Amino acid sequence: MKHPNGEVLLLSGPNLDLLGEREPEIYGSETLADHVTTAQKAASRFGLGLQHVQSNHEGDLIEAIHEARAGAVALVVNAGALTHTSWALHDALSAFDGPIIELHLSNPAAREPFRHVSTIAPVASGVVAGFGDLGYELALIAVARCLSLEEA
Ligand code: CA2
Repeated sequence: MKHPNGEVLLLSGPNLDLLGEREPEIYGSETLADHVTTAQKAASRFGLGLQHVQSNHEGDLIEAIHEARAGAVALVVNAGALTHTSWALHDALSAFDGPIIELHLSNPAAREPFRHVSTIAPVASGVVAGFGDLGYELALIAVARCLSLEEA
């Protein structure tokens, strides 16, 4: 079996599809596709597959979380600015039965005050923030650790 330990869903929220085009000093020069590749490579080290959904619409992200309840063993979530506002995402995530890693390229705690609030953190297993592309690898290592998976 190609992914014997199951599928991880990586969720990307609003504006992350613009990565690589603006604000490289905050978010780095990589595109979202580059980050997905990093996450997929890290997932495969642990016998995990990785599906990716990006949307600029809150409802689409919520639907993807609902579907993941049946199809994914863990979630990695960079909800973009919805991180700081969306109690609907919080509620959807609270119905997911598995590890949830909150992920950010930048470190929101070191930025504007409105970024210091996270609606995701209370329902997350943990948070990876401030490490740019490396964070996508670290998040998958955290997933594997939460699932007690060893590197193949
Ligand atoms: O640091 C992160 O990963 C964030 O989740 C990125 C969000 C931001 O609102 C969060 O506070 C932290 C922003 C997504 C990307 O926004 C862009 C805007 C313009 C150009 C490129 C990306």
